[in-house]
Amino acid sequence: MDYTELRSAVIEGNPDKAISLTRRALDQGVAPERLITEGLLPGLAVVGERFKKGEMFVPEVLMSARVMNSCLQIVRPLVVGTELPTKGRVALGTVKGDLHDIGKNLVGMLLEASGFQVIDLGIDVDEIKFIKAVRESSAEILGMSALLTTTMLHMKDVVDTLKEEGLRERVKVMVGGAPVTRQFAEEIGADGYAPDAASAVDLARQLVGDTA
Ligand code: B1M
Repeated sequence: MDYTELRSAVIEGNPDKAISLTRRALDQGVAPERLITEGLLPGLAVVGERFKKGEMFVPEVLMSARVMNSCLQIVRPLVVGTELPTKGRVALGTVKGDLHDIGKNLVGMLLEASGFQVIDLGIDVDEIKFIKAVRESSAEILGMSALLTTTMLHMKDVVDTLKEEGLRERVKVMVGGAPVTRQFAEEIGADGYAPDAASAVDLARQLVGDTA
């Protein structure tokens, strides 16, 4: 399968073209995972490089991100399936001040596909909202995503607030996002770090003691 056109549609921020190419590829039997990793994500990587070099600007990047999320919505039912969740609940959000949600959405999708129930808290989630979600949902795992070196610092505020509220022992904390590292996760007292969505599933399984 040649993904050149799909990648270009993501780079150009062309939703109609990207959606129709996504549908066509799926109709032709392309596996959703391959479509994401070989078609959509490489397109977004080019957007990231051009943005860094000042060749693309925020509105254009936003268009590409919207295209990406629209295509993920089409792929989602095929990845997630209809099985009842059995493995545990994950309250998942992008931290305060951060609007990036593509990575979080991918992590959430793969977690759901692996039998976790995901409570998606969205973007720009402050510690109060994270704490409320843990309390009200009895989630076993709290997952935080950050894409900015400035906003990843809020992850520590959430861990500290969990401690202050006496909830730290009740929930496992996992973190991720491009600027986040294992060392940072350890420093802020998280229970685990995952570099990508597939590893996030492995980590979540490990955190709930799922060995199946
Ligand atoms: Co922004 N942005 N952005 N942006 N943006 C980056 C992140 C940046 C690296 C671009 C660059 O300079 N090269 C840079 C950050 C620099 C830094 O701090 N280190 C940047 C900047 C600076 C900004 C603004 C400040 C720009 C401005 O306004 N001047 C601004 C900030 C807005 C804000 O958040 N307050 C901004 C805005 C935006 C848009 C809104 C236009 C748009 C986001 C739209 C959206 O998400 N709906 C956007 C985008 C699209 C990007 C890039 C191009 C792509 C990010 C992405 O989705 N990657 C990005 C450049 C790049 O990454 N190459 C960039 C794909 C995604 C699948 O990867 O999110 O890393 P990622 O997720 C991975 C893993 O990290 C991991 O699994 C995922 C799947 O494998 N993972 C987890 C993620 N979360 C996890 C959680 C886990 C476990 C694993 O456990 C819970």
